[in-house]
Amino acid sequence: LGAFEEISTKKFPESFLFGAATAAYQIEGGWNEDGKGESMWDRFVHDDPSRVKDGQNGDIACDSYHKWQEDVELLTQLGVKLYRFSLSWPRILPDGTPRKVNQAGINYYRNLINALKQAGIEPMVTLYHWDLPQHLLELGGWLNSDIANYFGDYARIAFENFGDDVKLWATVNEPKTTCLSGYAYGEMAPGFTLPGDGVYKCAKVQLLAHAKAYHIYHAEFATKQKGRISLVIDASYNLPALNNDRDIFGAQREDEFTLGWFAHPVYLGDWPELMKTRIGNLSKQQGYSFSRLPEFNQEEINYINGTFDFFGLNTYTSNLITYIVDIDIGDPNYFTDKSTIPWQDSNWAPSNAPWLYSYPLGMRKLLNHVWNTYKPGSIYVTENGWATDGSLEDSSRISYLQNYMSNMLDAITEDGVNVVGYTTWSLMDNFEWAQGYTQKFGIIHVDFDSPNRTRTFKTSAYWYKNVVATRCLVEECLD
Ligand code: GBH
Repeated sequence: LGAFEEISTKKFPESFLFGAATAAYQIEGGWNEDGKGESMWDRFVHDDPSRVKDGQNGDIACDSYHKWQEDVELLTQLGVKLYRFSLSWPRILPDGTPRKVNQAGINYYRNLINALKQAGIEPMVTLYHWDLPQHLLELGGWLNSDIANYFGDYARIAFENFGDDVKLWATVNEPKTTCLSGYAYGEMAPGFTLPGDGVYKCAKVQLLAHAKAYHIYHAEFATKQKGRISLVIDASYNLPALNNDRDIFGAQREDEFTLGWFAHPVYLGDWPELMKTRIGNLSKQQGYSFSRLPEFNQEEINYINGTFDFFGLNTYTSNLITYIVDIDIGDPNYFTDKSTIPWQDSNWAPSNAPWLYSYPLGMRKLLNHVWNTYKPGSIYVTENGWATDGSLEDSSRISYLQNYMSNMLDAITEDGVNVVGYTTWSLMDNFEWAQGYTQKFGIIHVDFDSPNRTRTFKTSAYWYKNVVATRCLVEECLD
């Protein structure tokens, strides 16, 4: 499946925006330079280097804090019209509060944005891609609802400083990943294992923070700055492992517990019904007098509902879903709440990341699902990409991108899904969180052994450059 599908011979619409994506902690380095404060990732990797493969960290990463001009040059060479990157909150506000604004941090992003504009590249700016100021973690991080207020103050400072030039904003990147990997499994910062309760509180606070930034933008800036702002949600396409009622229900439950967990509150209002009843019932059986899924009151439901100007979708892979009927619910946690096992078909092409297999049709299916369920008006695919060992000859990446982009194009041309832009992950190899520098997602190679962090186009970068220039995924499009 997928591998034998035909690649679309149609052209992407003229208005379609091709781009590439990165994130501050994964590329910048300069972790303590020019007044930058400490983030929870700085603390996490320095406290115990064994948390990351090979004891690596993002102290230098791609050194984009110094090499941003080269990055803009690479984007120019690729011919892309959109660059998604994130701001480091503690580079702008060293302790996360508006008490002190670090002018050097403002200048860094100002210069980058100016250079992008001059090159005719639209910036899409993510406010939060996981590098919470350490001070705010000490206040409780994403378990403390006050962090939503701090996020609002930070967002306002970003809008004030950059909003004249930035017309596309992403509030929070992948709250699901933060809450699962940072607050349930613990392999990402801050490394908490609170899979029964903290994981859900984290979700609620991130949604409140997102909504706060959205409302500030629309109340104070949108009329003048005329930009758009939304949340970025990561999702996979879920197929029932077996074509029976049980697994069909399992796939639906998987959807609600992952994509729906964040998309329902923002696009439809409130948590998905399935989550509310399931976690409510289990909590009762487990002796709680309240649901471990913290309720939204009506005011909060209204506050979060509708806080979108588009849908920011990160997607990499698909899952087969097996539903577990008789799960031991003794230990309250997200996994037994969900009662599903996601796995991947051994016939799908494997990447260099154990969770990422290629199932291209999933792209088209997922886009249709998002479009029909959440009616977002428009969709940006804010991340999509492939992991390899890093060699310059990366034909498996080309194959993945070609098939995934073809299915995205089918969703546009055959199904009428309004996908308006695509930023591939990633512009260049970078710090892959707990995997350090062992999984390479870049279409551009970075030499991490060289102090110059030399950047070199991989074969896929040349391929992508041609796609961007021709708006066509094959040798010749019919037009
Ligand atoms: C994105 O997350 C991130 O936004 C980006 O920063 C990152 O570099 C990129 O993916 C590539 O990974 O190891 O089995 O526990 C994508 C969603 C969620 C996928 C966490 C990997 C860990 C699965 N990610 N997941 S596992």
